[in-house]
Amino acid sequence: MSISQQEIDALNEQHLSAHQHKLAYALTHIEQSEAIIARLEDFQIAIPSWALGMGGTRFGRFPGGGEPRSLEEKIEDVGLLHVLNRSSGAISLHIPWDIPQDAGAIRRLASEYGLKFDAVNSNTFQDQPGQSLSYKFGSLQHVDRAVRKQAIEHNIEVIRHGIALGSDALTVWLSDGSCFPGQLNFRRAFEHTLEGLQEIYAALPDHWKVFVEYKAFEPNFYSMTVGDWGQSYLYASKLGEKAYTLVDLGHHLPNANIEQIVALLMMEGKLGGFHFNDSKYGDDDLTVGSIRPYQLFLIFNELIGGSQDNNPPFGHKGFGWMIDASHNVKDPLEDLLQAVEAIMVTYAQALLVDRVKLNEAQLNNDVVQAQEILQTAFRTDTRALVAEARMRAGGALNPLGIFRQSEIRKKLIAKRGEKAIATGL
Ligand code: LRH
Ligand code: MN
Repeated sequence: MSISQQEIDALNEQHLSAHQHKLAYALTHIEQSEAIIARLEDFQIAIPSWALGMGGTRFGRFPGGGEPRSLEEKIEDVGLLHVLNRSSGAISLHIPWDIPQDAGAIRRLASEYGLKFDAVNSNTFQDQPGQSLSYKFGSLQHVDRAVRKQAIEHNIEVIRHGIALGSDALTVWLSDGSCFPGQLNFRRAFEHTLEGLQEIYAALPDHWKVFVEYKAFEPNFYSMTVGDWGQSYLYASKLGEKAYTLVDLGHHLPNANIEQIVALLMMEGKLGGFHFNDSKYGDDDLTVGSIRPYQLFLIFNELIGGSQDNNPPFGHKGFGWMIDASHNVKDPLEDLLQAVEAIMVTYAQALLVDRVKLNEAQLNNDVVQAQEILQTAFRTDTRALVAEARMRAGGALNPLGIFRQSEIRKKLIAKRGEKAIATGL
């Protein structure tokens, strides 16, 4: 299922005059418009292969029909998103949910859609059919050396798949932890996990990175062995220069100041990437910017503020920019289109922050002025700049509009069926 450039150009025609009107206003009122449009064109976000079908909870899962039934169809769907918004130029695979049977063929198919492979994700939070040892009591932390060895070997196998696909990063999220006081020796769990990560680290090719993703709770509800940014930073620092922390926005305790965490991890040069989503309570995996758009803005404000220091370049070759969401009630592709839009609009707003004036206000303890500077940027409508960047890159002025107007979900259901279920969460 794809959409031709001609179709996009024709449908853009319908929105062109309204767009040009809004753009003219933006160009006159937003000084660095052209520079921002250029940064937006250069910004690519990776789409998770495990979020192309409907998600669910332990209480239920409501399939939406037309879900991708294979890795090939997942690449097709991410390719469709990329044709529409020209900002979804990478896919992040999860192993074993998406094992490429023929990596060469998969790589060629992805490049036909202009897609790269971002970080590959290991999975030692589920027992696979035929797996000899269970991860019920953890993987790298496990008291049994044989279970730890099994988990290490799995991660090394995931690196092998990544190499074959041209990826250059491994994301390790461990569900390891405990549910009750007394269940776990925290120090032993840490030491075992570090040992395991060191064996995995040793298997990384020279130019690769490993992202250590932390999470405050779930599926363990008393302790997590990589439970917060401090623990992830500890592992990443002890592992070496190829190891970084990964910030999943939904993995914090209520009211955590994530923008401060981002600022400090950048200061240490240990911020590797993001799993963008939004949440009101726990790891809700809701659409980016749908619940706390100001927090997302403040995070991007720190990312831009900190990118002057010793950090990777901002654009798509530096950090791991990935979405990690789960769709319980929205169409997965519509949700992902909204998510990419929210990230691009927020990135553009953060680029508008007058950093010289903000620094002055901070040095003068002018708290009111500092807030005015931030909120002036946050209250600026940058959607016309984002749409212009998309159109200049050959994309749609209104991706969601075209997705609906072209009845893509209906066509996917006709091709794949109502009952098609995608692998993933
Ligand atoms: C854990 C997590 C992790 C993935 C999984 C699908 O909550 O965020 O990044 O492996 O979701
Ligand atoms: Mn995640």
